[in-house]
Amino acid sequence: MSEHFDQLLRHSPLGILCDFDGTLIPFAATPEEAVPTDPLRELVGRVSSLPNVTFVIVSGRTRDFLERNFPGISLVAEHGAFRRGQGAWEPLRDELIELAALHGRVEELIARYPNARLEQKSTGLVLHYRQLSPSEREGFVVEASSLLDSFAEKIPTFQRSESTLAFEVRPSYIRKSTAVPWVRERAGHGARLLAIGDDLTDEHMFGALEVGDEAVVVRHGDRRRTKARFEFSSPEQVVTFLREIYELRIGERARVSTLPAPVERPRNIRESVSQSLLVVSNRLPSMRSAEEGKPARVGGLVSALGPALSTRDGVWLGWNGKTIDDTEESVAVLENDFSPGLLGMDLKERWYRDYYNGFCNRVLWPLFHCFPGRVRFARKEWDAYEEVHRVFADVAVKAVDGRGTVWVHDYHLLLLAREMRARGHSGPIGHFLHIPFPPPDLFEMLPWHKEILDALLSFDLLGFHTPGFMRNFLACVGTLHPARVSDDGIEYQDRRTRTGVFPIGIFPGDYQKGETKDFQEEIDGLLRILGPARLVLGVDRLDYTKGIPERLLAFGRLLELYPEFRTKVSLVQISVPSRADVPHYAEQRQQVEEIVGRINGQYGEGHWVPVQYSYRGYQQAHLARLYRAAAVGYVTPLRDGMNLVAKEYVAAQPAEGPGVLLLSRFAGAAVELRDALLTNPYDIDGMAEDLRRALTMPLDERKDRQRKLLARVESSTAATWGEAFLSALEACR
Ligand code: ADQ
Repeated sequence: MSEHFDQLLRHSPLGILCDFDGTLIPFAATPEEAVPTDPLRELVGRVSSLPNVTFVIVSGRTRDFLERNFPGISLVAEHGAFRRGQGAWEPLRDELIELAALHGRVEELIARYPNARLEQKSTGLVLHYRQLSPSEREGFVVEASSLLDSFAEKIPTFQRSESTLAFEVRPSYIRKSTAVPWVRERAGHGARLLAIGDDLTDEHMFGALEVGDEAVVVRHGDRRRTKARFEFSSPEQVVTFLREIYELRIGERARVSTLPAPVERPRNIRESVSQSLLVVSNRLPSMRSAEEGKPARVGGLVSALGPALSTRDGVWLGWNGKTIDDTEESVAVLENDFSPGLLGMDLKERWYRDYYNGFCNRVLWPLFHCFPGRVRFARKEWDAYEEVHRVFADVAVKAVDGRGTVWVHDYHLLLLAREMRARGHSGPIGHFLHIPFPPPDLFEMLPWHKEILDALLSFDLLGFHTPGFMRNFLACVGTLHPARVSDDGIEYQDRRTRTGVFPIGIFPGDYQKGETKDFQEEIDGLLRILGPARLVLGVDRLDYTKGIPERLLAFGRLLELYPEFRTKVSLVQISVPSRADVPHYAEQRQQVEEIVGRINGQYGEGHWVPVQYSYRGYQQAHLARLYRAAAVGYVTPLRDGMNLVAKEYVAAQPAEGPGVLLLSRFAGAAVELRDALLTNPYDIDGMAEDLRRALTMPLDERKDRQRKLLARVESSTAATWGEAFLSALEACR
């Protein structure tokens, strides 16, 4: 454990998010009495000034209070509603919040409990009842809860929360979790974060952390569930810890000695959970944007499956993104605060290494995408793959009724039906593969191909994005397995497995909304840099299957062969970081950056930069704005299961002046989006020609293609996909 913390605390860049009340100082009778001492202010100042450390106080307190007590420190006030780096405060949302009606009624309540206190914040109200006697407290809690709940029911963007001996109402999209991506971005590329807090509002912050980050809870005698893995028992320990971090980072200390003790993980998979629908994916969907108040549109999968899960009181099982020591036991924890119910599992470090980074991402991912040269086999990784399936299956059979429906996702969980059948599950189990299925000559390279085919035939339904991937699968069974393939499915050992094509879609409306001011500024800045140059846009996870180097090279070739395009077009390539700890991905990043540098060095002129490259994620609304602004959606994977960016680009185009989708023939999306301009990303010269054709396509042709493409994107959506698969699966019953 000390090794673990030592590495984290020495990591650069390091981001530290620290709550104030109850974490940096003990609770006082009233908030006014709880002020930082001079030595604490001084320590915070010193930690904040450390190089490569971004220290941020993330508090429920008002801007005014924090600014007065911590001048010059990065701050997040009112649970995330306002944040301030070095400059002025920025609001999370640019809107005025009307609380007047509630305020009047709360004042009436407080008048009857003179020792209770009302704190008015710019985005909400806090009712403190710390100073009430125990008998008064009871009455107050009942009255205040019912008043606040009825208000929150009427105005759903508001919600009630409880911190220590206080109630609070504020808009539900304001949560401390919103501070986490903000701090990560401020801390800089590759940052790891440490979050320290003590109350329920801090749990949102903990829940938004990622692999490699860490959370520490300060316990005040309570034993409630927490997402933190480590704990302190008092604010004094936090202060000593900060002092030691400071000394460690300036080299005055070799180790920190106040290491927090690990919290015992809650074990609350309800033995009685017996939902009728279980969704299993390797990774649980991130609920971050749901916390920010948007409906749960957090990735197509949640939106597509959300309605089915809610109506059936279903549950979603997956990895929660955290890793634990190999010596600890992985338990499933039901995250009750969310709908659908999320059952989160930790991965042991060893599983993360051998199962996730190993067998999944260094064997199945490259092999299924037809990159055999990048595949590396190791028996212990296959063993870990099987072991994780056993652990998931143990939890899965408890989470769903024995005859309930189970929908399993993707290449991480190919063996799950086999394991669930072995544990007695008799209901329908379906699998949807989000990536391509390879042809037999590639699949056969897998030393465990027979075991995987066997296990796949324990599913009732296998879904693919395209007819080609399904044909590959059937050809593998036909050539490598004794099962009988017929028109009606595959028969093997008294079981029948059906196969089907279910092309995934998006929610087109999400990319067609009017623009809100919040989202414009950042993108406007980017577009301003481009000046009058037309925009060619690439958006992907940074992955070698996406063909980013080839795309850049073809753009360079265009500038070389057709100098008339110089200063007239710019390529914006946005790559969201992905699997950075797998070596091929780190290499890919370097290669991309080198090519960008070369093209810019060779062709750039005074005010024109040929390629703008950004290595980060953007919000959906930002992407939509960029898609709309782009003359060419440059979507050229070397191979892809579907590729949703292609569909998002189409959905966002303005009807009157649409851009052109230049799409790789090797994306699953090319099967449906035949009216895109199709290109071969392996042929750099050819792709440069296709790019020229896209940039010079007459308006009539663009409109004609766009009309047909949009009709397709709007008729085959995320919702139709989810419904089609589930009804086919339930028909297998
Ligand atoms: P992915 O390989 O992740 O998915 P894709 O379908 O393109 O690929 O989805 C990427 C999603 O991430 C899109 O919704 C896109 O908007 C978003 N995204 C990409 N770059 C981003 C950035 N810089 N900032 C923010 N968001 C970004 C796998 C398969 C695909 C298959 C999907 C769904 O590999 O082939 O289409 O699953 O089945």
